[in-house]
Formats: sequence, C-alpha cells, structure tokens
Amino acid sequence: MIKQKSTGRSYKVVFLGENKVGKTSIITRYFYNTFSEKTEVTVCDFCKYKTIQTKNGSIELAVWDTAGQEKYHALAPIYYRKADAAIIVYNITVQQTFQNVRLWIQELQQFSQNANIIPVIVGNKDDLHMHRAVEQSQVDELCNQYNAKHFQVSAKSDKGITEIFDYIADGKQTYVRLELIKSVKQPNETTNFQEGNKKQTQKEGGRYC
Ligand SMILES: Nc1nc2c(ncn2[C@@H]2O[C@H](COP(=O)(O)OP(=O)(O)O)[C@@H](O)[C@H]2O)c(=O)[nH]1
Ligand SMILES: [Mg+2]
Repeated sequence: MIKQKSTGRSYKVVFLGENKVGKTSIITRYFYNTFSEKTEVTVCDFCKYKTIQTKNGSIELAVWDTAGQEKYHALAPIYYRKADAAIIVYNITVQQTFQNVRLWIQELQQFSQNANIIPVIVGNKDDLHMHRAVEQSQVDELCNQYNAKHFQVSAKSDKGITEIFDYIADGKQTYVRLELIKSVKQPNETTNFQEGNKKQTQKEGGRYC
C-alpha cells in the first residue's frame, strides 16, 4: 500500500445559506451516510473533521455548520474567518434561497479574510427536481460572476454529496502544490483552483472538534 503524506493542517470549510435549505443534512449525509426528515445541529456539534486521501496526499477538512443563526444573517465573523472553502447551499425548489446566495457570498468576502477562498454553490433537494424553481441560466450567470463551481445534489438520495468534498480537497491540493512551486520558481504565477487533479479518494471516520 502506498503511504500517503499529510499536508499537516486542517482546511476550514464553512457552510452558508438560508435556513432549511439542507446544510446540516448534507453534512450528516457525508459524515454518517444518514438522512432525517427533521434535522437540527446542536451547539457542541458545529464542527467535524474528516481526512480525505487524494493522489497528492491526505488532507483534513474541518467542516463547520451553523447552529441556526443564519436565520437572522447573524453568523459571527469568527465563523467565516480564515475559511479555506465555502459551500453556499440553496434549495432548488425555492427561488428566494437562490436569490440570497449573492448575499452570502458578499458576507463571505467581507469576513473571510481570504482572497483565494474556494466558493462552491450547491443546489440541494434534487430529489424534488420536478418542483424546480431555479433556471439553469440563472445558475450559469451566478457561477460565471463569482467563478464558482456548482453542484446539484440531494442529501436525501445521496446524489452528488461526496463529489462536493472531493472537489474541495482536490482544489486545496492544487493550491498547496502551486504555492510550493510559486515559492521556489514562479512568484507571480496565478493560482487556479479550477484545475483539480484526478483523484483517488477514500472516506475516513470523522471526529468532533
Ligand atoms: N426532499 C429533501 N429534503 C431535504 C433534503 N435535504 C434536507 N431536507 C429537509 O429539509 C429540512 C431542512 O434541512 P436542514 O438540513 O435542517 O437545513 P439547514 O437549516 O440548512 O441545516 C429538513 O426537513 C430536511 O429533512 C433533500 O435533499 N431532499
Ligand atoms: Mg442546520
């Protein structure tokens, strides 16, 4: 078996989006492979860790969930601070939750203090696609505006959930590698998060903060 090297730190991934769009459900599906018709996060369960193996080594993701404060757009600045990636979730059956993605991105840009942050936009509840209320053209326009990757997923059916986290882990590995190259050879090279490498991923058990 090939021994994987670790990059030695956790990458902070924050979940943003309106209340009830399915943020906690996506995290629960990813960590425990379960789904509940009624989900809630407790204050002592707001951050979980998982190590993902990629071709370039292992990477630990620290996944932060809200405890309901998003209802009032009142997340503390520490929630966003030094985040490496942000997953902004909307409900594909409720147009307003999509409209508010812009607000979340603006708050993220204001508080994250990371100009290189990876924004990922996620349309959840794909199992209800027959009630879809968001046009593909709207999604394309938003993603182009923010250079963001988009996933359409379902926490209920488990469609596309792992792919979101794999994408982030790949992006981070690319970032780490390019930063290394930049520091040695090309100090002015631009980092491109979209150039994710082909991956070999393996889920491992999560742990709490
Ligand atoms: N049909 C469907 N319901 C979902 C899905 N994800 C979450 N829900 C439901 O939407 C509600 C809100 O989910 P929750 O994860 O608490 O949303 P949060 O407030 O964004 O964390 C709950 O009743 C979930 O069971 C999904 O993919 N499909
Ligand atoms: Mg929640």
